[in-house]
Formats: sequence, structure tokens, C-alpha cells
Amino acid sequence: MKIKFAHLADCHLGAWRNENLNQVGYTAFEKAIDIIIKEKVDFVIISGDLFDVSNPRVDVVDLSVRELKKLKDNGIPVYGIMGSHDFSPSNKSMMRPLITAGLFTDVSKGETMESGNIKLFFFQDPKTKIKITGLRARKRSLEIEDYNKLDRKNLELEDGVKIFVLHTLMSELKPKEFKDMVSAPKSLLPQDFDYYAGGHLHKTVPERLRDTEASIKVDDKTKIVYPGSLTPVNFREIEQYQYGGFCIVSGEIDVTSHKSELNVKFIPLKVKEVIPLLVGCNNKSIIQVQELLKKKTENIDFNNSIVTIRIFGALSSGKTYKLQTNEIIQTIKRKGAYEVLLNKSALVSREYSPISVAVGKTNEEIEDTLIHQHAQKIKIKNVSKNDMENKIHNLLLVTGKERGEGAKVKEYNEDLLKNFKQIFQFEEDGEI
Ligand SMILES: [Mn+2]
Repeated sequence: MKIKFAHLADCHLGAWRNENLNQVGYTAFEKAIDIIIKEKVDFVIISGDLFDVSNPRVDVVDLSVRELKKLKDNGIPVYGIMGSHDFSPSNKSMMRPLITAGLFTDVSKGETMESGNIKLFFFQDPKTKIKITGLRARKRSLEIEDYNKLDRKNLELEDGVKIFVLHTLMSELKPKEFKDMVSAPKSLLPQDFDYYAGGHLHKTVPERLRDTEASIKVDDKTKIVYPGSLTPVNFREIEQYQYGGFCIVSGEIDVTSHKSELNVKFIPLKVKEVIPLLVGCNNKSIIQVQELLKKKTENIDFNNSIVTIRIFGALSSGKTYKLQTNEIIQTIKRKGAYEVLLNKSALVSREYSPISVAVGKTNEEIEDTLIHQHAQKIKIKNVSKNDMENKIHNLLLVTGKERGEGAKVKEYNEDLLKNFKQIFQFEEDGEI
């Protein structure tokens, strides 16, 4: 029989602090749903990170309910897993009401066996009879521990045409620029599935999917697919990719003989034109940089585009924070730009000794890297380095919690202490 499904990942709805840019993401999501309905797909797979956080704002939840309901009204089921961003270990993710309302089927259900192994269940799509399962993510790729406990045999022995949904980067497919990203070897995946619907990597892989409007044949080398983020979710992604998209997979399957011939196609979602500008400032003074910025942006037709400006280099004099950029941003907006993003994280001053700047990383990524590096250096008896890394993350989480409205200072302090003790597993008498 002929089948067709859509594969989306990493929508990160509401990821921006800037509402104009969130709107671009919402529009991309709406466009995707429109195309999916027009294409009359049999079902949709979302490979995690529909939301940017597990508790998104009400307008984000509202938008996703509205759009997913359109799919439901058109008889198109949505299968998927939670990602590193929208998963909540305490089951408090806003994905839950979507699941309860039947707008999203979480296919990463399973049970822990007595041996400690994880046995995943299959969900069978009623129309195509395709069997779908997957493993949801946890924060900081901790799900890789779960992969190590995965009962792969049982998944491999299951007959029929099968899809595995993942939100984990596979080491063999890791692009160079993501070399610091945690990944797992392909050998941890159950083998012989017909398609692996990947999420987590915010880059389209196989990369050539983005270079062609044609379909690519799904074979052993190309059956793990990452559509990349549905829409750019940070400065670097807008600057580098300009737009995101999703995949449509179609072809012929025979469930009884367990055969599939599939093709995958990338559907770009271009909402706004992007004008990326690079401004090198080596050996320039603040005033010279300001003049350069003016000159570089003078004759551009901004025409409702998103403009990214990356300022980099070492100033000849003056401190980097003295470079005022509000005026130039306002000027560009007045000339018709939809939004202007300016990044000077790679600008350094000669008046300070240079520090190492991780260019193009999000604050969260920089924080993760620093914590990882420090955790590697700490030596405490009976605490592994990985353990320490998690403890530091948990500590930051606890200390970052504000006192709730109406909560007494004393209660707040006691709570803090209790949390600290839990993290370090202190007994009351102070022993570890
Ligand atoms: Mn993501």
C-alpha cells in the first residue's frame, strides 16, 4: 500500500524572548500544519521539543492545541516523544494535556523489567498498520543511560513495518560544528527499523536534503533522519540556516512481507527573508565601528526582513560595552526591517586580556560546557564526574528558585537546606 507521513522535530514554540521572532515560529508551525493537511498524510511524527520548556506560556499551549486539533479534525493522528526541552521528570510537562486530549500520542511508553532493562511498547497506526515506538529524551542527554538498558532484541523481533522515534544525536551522524554535543553510537539503537525519526540535532541530516527539492531514497545509510529545527531558535540558527522545515516521507509498504520502499523530502518553511551581516572590527575604535555599521546598512532594502548583525574582532581602543547599538537598530527598523538581531559576543577589547568566547552558542550551551569542564576537575570520594555534573546542575536549579508568594523566609531556608541534603545525600548526622 502507498503511505505518506510527516516528520517534524524541534519546533521550540515560544523559544525567543522577542515576541516578533516567536511569531515567526508560530507562523512556521501553522504553515507546516497547512501543508500536512493539503498533502493528506496518513500520520505525523514529532520527534521531541515541540515546546521550548516543559511549562510554556498559555498562548503557546493555545496555539499548539488549535493547530493539532486541525490535524485531529482531518483524521491525521500525531505520534511522538518528548524532547530534552519539554520533558518533565515529574510528569508536569504541558505535553500532558495534549496527550490527554488525544491530540498527541506519546509512543515512548514502556516498562522497567525486574532486571532493570527497559521494554518499550509499540503503537500501531490503525490505517497503515505501521508500528511506532521510541525513547523520549531527558535533560543533558541522560536518556543515553536508558539506551544502555534498552531491550533491543524484543524490538528487533517484532514483525511488520516499524519506525523508531528518537531525540538523541547519533555519533556517526554528528556534524563537525556540533563536536561538543553529547551523542550516542548507532549501535545503541534497535536495528532493522524502516525509518528512524530523529530530533535534537538542530541541523538537517542528511544534509543534502536541504539542497534539493527532490526526494532522497531511504536506505541503510539514510534512514536516520533529522529534519533540524522547524524554525530557527537562536541567533546562530537564523544567521546560518535562515529558515527551518520538516520532512515528508512517502512510498510503498507491505506489512505482511515486512518490506518498505520509502523516499524522504525536505519541506522548507520560509516565513521571512533573512539578511545576515558580518562586521569585522579589528583595530577599529568605537567611533569607527559605528561609522562602519552605518555605511554597511545604508543602501540595503530591508523590506520586512530579519536582519542579523554579527560584530567581531578586537577593538583598537575602548571597551566593548561602550559600543552603543540601539540607534543603528532603530534606524534599520525604521527603514522597514521586521526585526534586527545584533550579536557582539565575539567582539573583544584590547584594554582587557582576551577571554575565550564561545561564538554562536546559547547561554545554556555555554553554561553546560563550563559546568562540564569544572566537574571534570573536581575530585570527591564516591562521586563520579558525571554524578558531580548532575549535582552542580541540581544545585543551580535549587539556588535559582525564588521564594514563592506567601512563603515564609524560614520555610524557604529549610526547603533549601533539605534540597541541598538531598542532592549530596547527606544523612542527618552529616555523613555521606
Ligand atoms: Mn531541540
